[in-house]
Formats: sequence, structure tokens, C-alpha cells
Amino acid sequence: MGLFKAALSKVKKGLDRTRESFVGGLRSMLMGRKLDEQLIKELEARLIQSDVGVRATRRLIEGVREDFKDGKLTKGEDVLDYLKRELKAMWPEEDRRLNEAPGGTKPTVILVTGVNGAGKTTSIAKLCMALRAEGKSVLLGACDTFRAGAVRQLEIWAERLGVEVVKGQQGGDPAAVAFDAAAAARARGVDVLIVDTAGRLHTQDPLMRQLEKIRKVIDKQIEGAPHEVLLVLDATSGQNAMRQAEEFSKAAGVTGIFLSKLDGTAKGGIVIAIKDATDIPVKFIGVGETPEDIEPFDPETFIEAMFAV
Ligand SMILES: Nc1nc2c(ncn2[C@@H]2O[C@H](COP(=O)(O)OP(=O)(O)O)[C@@H](O)[C@H]2O)c(=O)[nH]1
Ligand SMILES: [Mg+2]
Repeated sequence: MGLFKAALSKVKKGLDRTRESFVGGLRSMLMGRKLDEQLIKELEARLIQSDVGVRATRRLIEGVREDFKDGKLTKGEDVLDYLKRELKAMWPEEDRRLNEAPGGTKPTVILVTGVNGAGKTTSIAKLCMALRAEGKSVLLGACDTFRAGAVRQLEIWAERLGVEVVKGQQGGDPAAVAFDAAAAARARGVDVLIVDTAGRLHTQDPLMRQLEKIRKVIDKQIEGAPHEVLLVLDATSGQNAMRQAEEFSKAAGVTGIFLSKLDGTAKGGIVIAIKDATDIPVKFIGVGETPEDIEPFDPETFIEAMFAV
């Protein structure tokens, strides 16, 4: 599913804090200075601070040093252009659209995972709104049966957005709800089923086993489903987000990342670290708390927005 195109103005607004801190900081550090080893060291520290990640930072700095020695970069200003160009080139052509059910069959099933508070339920509301705007019918499955209020939160969004929710009992078996939701999605012929899940993490293994069970149950109802497993990562959580990306992708078969709360952090550089650490594509970014605050992740737009003046 294509969804909509990234809107530079909205991404820009969402990245206000990152831009001020990261690029604003870089700019004031680099402008009007001659490039030398001291400045390169300062740049390195700044990139690490901005959650760009150790690996990406090392690569960028090596590149700067080389071009500095070759005389291609001589001033601080040159480095800004260099960084922008190099960062954009980090994302080759890669399919960032939502996976869908093969051959136009219905429904497409999207399983949404992530730790508590990552922004799963909010991100589901956003996806729901975007899909509906494309003319797709959507059904929601409330499989976060553990946390009091979690089902209700999903229901409130559903009421506002005019879609239905399949739910079970508080504390009940999430896989049973997934089963009912998949059956209902098939019977009703909806285009997309989005399944919310629990994110309890104090004991990692049972959560992963539960997700596995949900996946199996859905696959039994709809062969090959879920077609998309989205991991919601909180952009403000830095290295924790990186660890979650590794754990969930190992155990839960994640096919895409929804990076939430980019508006809430000055460290949008995390997108770069994620790219460096995993091959899972970031498909969407969350730039606020309302259902409109979703943007497809587009590297070109993202880096432009990050470096905009
Ligand atoms: N600023 C901001 N807040 C967000 C975003 N996404 C989610 N939130 C907030 O993060 C909190 C947790 O979200 P929720 O959807 O309940 O997380 P869940 O536990 O993973 O389902 C809520 O207060 C949301 O409003 C975002 O993109 N930007
Ligand atoms: Mg939730």
C-alpha cells in the first residue's frame, strides 16, 4: 500500500527540536571555521551525542578526514553539505510501502508490536486514519488484554475514527482475541485488519512467545498473515530503542518500523543509528499525538527537513 507522500512542511515541524539541537548545533560549530583535526574531533563528539550511532559516526568521520586530506573539504561549511549528501545516500532504493495480502486478496493483516508506552495504540490510530483516507476499510483487534484501560483507549480512537474493534475480556487470552479478529475481518471482507498487542517486558520471553502464538493463530485464519509486523519504537528512548529493534526483530519477525515521537526529541539522529544497526526499514514516523501526525519515512524529505534553515 502506497499511503500518502511525505509532506516536507510537516516533517520539518516534527523535527523542530532535532533541527535546533543537532543541525543548529552543527551549524554554529562549523560555520566560519577552517577545517582542521580539532574541528573534526568536535564534529565526532557532536554526532555521537545526537544518537547517530557509533558506526555511522565512524564512517562519516573517516570520510570527512579523507576528503580533508585530499583538499576536497577545507571549511566548516563544506562539511555540512558533505554530511547532508552522505546521510541521504545511506538509504538505497528500498521498499518502504506497507506489505499487503498477495494478489489483491483481503484482508491485509498488520500486527503492531513494541514495549509499553512506545506509542502502539496511537500509531494504530494514525495508520487507521491514513488507510481510511485512501478509501480502505479497517477493523481493529484489541489484543493488549493485560493493561487496564488499553482496550478502552483503542476503542476511543476507533469511535472517533469510525471503525470497529474486536475485543475480548480484560486479562483474557490475546491469541483468542486475535483469532476472533481475524475471523471477523475475513467474514466482513474488510481491507485491513490492524492488531494491537501487549508490550509488557519485565520478562522478555513470554511476551515473545505470546506474539508467536498470535501470529500462528492469525496465519491459521488467513494464510500468510500477518503480512506486516510493525515494531513501534520511541525515538526519545535512544539506545533502548536500538536494543528493542534487535530483540523484536529476532523473535517477532518484524518487517517494518514505526518510529514514534520524533517531535518529542532533539535526537532525530536515531533514524541513522537504526539504519546502521538493522536492515529493517523505517516505514513511518510519528510527529505528534493526533491521528494526523503520521508521515511515511522518506530519506530525502527527512534529511532535507533535518537540515532546513
Ligand atoms: N509527542 C508524541 N507523542 C506520542 C507519539 N506517539 C505516541 N505518543 C504518546 O505516547 C504515549 C504512549 O502512547 P500509546 O499509544 O498509549 O503507547 P502504547 O503503550 O505502545 O500503546 C501517549 O501519551 C501518546 O500520546 C508521537 O508521535 N509524538
Ligand atoms: Mg497501547
